[in-house]
Amino acid sequence: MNEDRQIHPLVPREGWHVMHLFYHIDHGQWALLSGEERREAKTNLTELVGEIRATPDTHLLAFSIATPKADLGFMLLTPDLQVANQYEKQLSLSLGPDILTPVYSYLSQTESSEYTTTREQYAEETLVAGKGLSPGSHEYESALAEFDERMAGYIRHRLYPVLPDWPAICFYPMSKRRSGTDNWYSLPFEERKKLMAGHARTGRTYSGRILQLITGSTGLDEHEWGVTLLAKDTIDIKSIVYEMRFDEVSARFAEFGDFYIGMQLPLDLLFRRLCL
Ligand code: 76R
Repeated sequence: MNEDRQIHPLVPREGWHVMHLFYHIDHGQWALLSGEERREAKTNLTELVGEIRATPDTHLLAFSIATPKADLGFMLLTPDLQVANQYEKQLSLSLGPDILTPVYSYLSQTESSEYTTTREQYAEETLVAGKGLSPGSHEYESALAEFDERMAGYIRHRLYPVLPDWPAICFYPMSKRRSGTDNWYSLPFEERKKLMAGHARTGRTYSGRILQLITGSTGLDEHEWGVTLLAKDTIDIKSIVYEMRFDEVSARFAEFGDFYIGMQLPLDLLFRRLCL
């Protein structure tokens, strides 16, 4: 028998794996622990979070969930699914058996977009047709260099994001409709691209107020994308989602799963918030 016990890493060719994990706390079980056992449990979770956050290319957001839909949430980003799986199992057990009960979870991957504006497109449509610049001119070249730099940063953010500690986090899964004349997947690429450009225009008006991370989940989970929005004011979450509903991409094609709202907190405050 092959006794090769090496675990084969599952690192995508590009991007990282992403897990959204939501738990209920069983306060009945927690009440059975002694003060010493509770301290140990919290130390255990704190050490695990520290270990995860010290892992290269790995990020862990921890938050308290608003409303009894869930109590505690984590968003884990890491390249290797084997590592994500190991951390996820450890997180579930970190406060001891039967304390954390998973209530919802979502698996996705960071991805670049097929609708991103290409260099050629930007040059032709924006610089030549839009601004009347001639190729080769100083202005044209410097605008193009600026575009290259902005896009490199943008693509890096989509594939290898570092998320800010903004207090409000919103997560929901979504899919594009596939019914009758509203089948996103039977539209030609050019039409989808045009529709997505409208979507992006709306999105960009929230720059600095909403940080959005769209992660792909076709073949990985129930819906097609996970939507993660970070904000400093919940009104920006409410208004971007409302405004997007009027945008054709969402109005005609979007289908949504459950919404979760959380608050990112340092661990000591998180424990206090969760009455642990
Ligand atoms: O400029 C670019 O090239 C990128 C533009 C862009 C893409 C490709 C973009 C911009 N999004 C893209 C893709 Mn988005 N987004 C959502 C939601 O609630 C709803 O109705 C929809 C949920 C929000 C709130 C949002 C916000 N986006 C996608 C995709 C993948 C589509 C596909 O591949 O078919 C989905 C599912 C999706 C959904 N989007 C933006 C935003 C915001 C705020 C922006 C501007 C980001 C910025 O420029 O900083």
